[in-house]
Amino acid sequence: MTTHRPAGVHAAWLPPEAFRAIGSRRTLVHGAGLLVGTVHQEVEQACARYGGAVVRLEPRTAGEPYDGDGTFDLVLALSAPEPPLPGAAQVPACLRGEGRHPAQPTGDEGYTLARQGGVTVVLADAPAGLLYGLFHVVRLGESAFGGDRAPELHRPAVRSRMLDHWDNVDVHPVMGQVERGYSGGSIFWRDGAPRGDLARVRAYARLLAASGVNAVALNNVNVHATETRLLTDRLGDVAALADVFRPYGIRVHLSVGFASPVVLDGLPTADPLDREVRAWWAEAAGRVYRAVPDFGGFVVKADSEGQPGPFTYGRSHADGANMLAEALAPFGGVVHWRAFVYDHQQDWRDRSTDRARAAFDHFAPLDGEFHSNVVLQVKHGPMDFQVREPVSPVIAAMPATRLAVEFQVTQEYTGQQQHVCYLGPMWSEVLGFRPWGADAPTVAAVAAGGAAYGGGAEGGGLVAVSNVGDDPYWTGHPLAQANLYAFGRLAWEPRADPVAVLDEWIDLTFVPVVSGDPEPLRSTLHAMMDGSWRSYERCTAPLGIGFMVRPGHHYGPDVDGYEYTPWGTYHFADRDGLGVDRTRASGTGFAGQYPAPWSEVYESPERCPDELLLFFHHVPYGHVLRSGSTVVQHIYDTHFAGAEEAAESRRLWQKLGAGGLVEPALHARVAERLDEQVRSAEEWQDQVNAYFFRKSGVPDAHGRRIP
Ligand code: GCV
Repeated sequence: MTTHRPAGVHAAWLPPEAFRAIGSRRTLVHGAGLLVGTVHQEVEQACARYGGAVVRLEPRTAGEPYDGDGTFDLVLALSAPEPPLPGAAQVPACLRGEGRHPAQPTGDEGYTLARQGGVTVVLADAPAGLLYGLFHVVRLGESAFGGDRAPELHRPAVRSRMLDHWDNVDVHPVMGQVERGYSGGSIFWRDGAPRGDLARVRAYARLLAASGVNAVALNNVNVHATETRLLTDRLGDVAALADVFRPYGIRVHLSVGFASPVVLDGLPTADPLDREVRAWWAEAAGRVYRAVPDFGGFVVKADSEGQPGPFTYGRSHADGANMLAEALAPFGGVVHWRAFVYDHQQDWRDRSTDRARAAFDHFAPLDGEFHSNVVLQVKHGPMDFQVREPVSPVIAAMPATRLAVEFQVTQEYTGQQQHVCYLGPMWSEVLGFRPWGADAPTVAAVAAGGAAYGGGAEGGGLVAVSNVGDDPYWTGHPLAQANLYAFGRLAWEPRADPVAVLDEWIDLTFVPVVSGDPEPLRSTLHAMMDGSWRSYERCTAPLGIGFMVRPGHHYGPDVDGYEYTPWGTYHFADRDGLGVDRTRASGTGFAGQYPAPWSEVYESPERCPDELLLFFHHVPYGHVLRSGSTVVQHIYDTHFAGAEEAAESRRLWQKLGAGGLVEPALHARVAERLDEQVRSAEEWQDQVNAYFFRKSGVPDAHGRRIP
């Protein structure tokens, strides 16, 4: 029997106590195969702890009736079992097995949930649906077993819900074991070798499945020499990890270097149109699928930040992606080709080059040229995971291409898991954004594709960079676990209310282990977390301008840190004003990459939403925002407010106290991070306010101290 978690590791959102309601009841698990085995094992473990019972039935053929007539509180069964299950009289009539239950199929991963006559039933067409249905029952707790529940069909909005690990196999001299990782080392690798802690990986797979994630890329998109060998002599490492993810319905993918044929086998070229190169990739794909038959595919960062790519050979990104797609196609694999391509060596003096334009300029002309097993993976904003960016115009520009939208769960620019910053509300806003205006499809619909996208290309799904490491709390800051949970849940149901998702996480993580009334804990966590993304925005770069962080590691304020560098991330502040003119009329023309109505809204400083004003316009400090405040006064007000909100969070957590509601070690970990958050928020406040006071000479209207 597996354990729920390795010793010394926090259970995150599935402590054994979360299964209390199921564990004390009688459950029937019906169905065959690996994932049904996982379902059975989960219930069995809960029953061993809480005294319930579980019966496992393999499907039989019609005419071979089941023995006995069990009485069950919970039935988890593959749809339309024939012959009927024992105790079938308990199964609600609408779901009973004479033929199919209500017309709609559940698909590969969906399930129907109902309760009638004292029995709770989960029916699914396929085993993965049973697993997701089980976790739904876990979320419901005791309420899954009270009253009646009309049949509800639950299916994921997008098929592919993937986490990318930026884990290095070797320790990188600058980036460490995990690039942009804030939770210790990798859970897969240590110092060039597999960690071999497969119990930890299994516990991770279980957490991911319970949130809805079904794919994982194991290594960094910046592929160094050792990671390249994951395709050859290190393939066994990949197969071992795939074996652990598989029972939780999660497929593994690998990031591959475009120059692999050159690096690994000394081919003279990696030209995607070269016959030998194509044969090399076909052979490599075959080898991977022999080791991992359900392998998901390749992730590629090409011609980006120094990674090799097709431009070297005068080929297009469609040529590059399609070559890999052809190698994977015989096995049903997919290429996730990243659209994060821009000039990272631009001249800061050149005001006409605009990094925000780059992905659209490179990729929009290629719409329709990618094979159907290529997914173009687009960062949600045009720059790079800032606390506030407009939605990337690429998302609306490629109706004939499978698009995936990429988020960053790891908090590179949002406090590095030192700060509380619940990102659910940001992702929810992006997913619900309608690039073509009211009544037109949302970003989530583009990621879902097909019918949801008005008959557009099949969707590429949602992807996010993981925030997990070998830290005992998984994510460094224990409250950063909520971001991982929320990504999975919002990928499954993008319309879910992010505050309700946070509540679910609290319910699954803390409430099962609280002795006494959990309400003070719940309300404290909501007060600290619900608005923490906007609070973090107030603390840092104002009105959508972005960056202003310390170059390299990206933590803490440095207003001019990137201003005179080649990275294309400028604010252009001078004595009169700040912001980037991205209009068609007088700027870089980026606003014109959007369809109407946003091309017009963003073009106009009067209509542009305040929070994006400086992303699209260069304005004087005295420019009056839609809120009625001036730009410079807004900068002062938000920075004072952000620092005060950080201090208030700390007060709330201190008031909650250690012991009783949260275990002392966890309380101490959060308290220590809050001290740092308060310090850092004051640093942001003072540096940003001082900078703009000195540039503009405009005093704070309220006479507060600006150093
Ligand atoms: C993995 C940003 C990060 C890099 C990251 C890159 C990417 O530039 O700072 O660490 O590289 O994004 O998304 O490829």
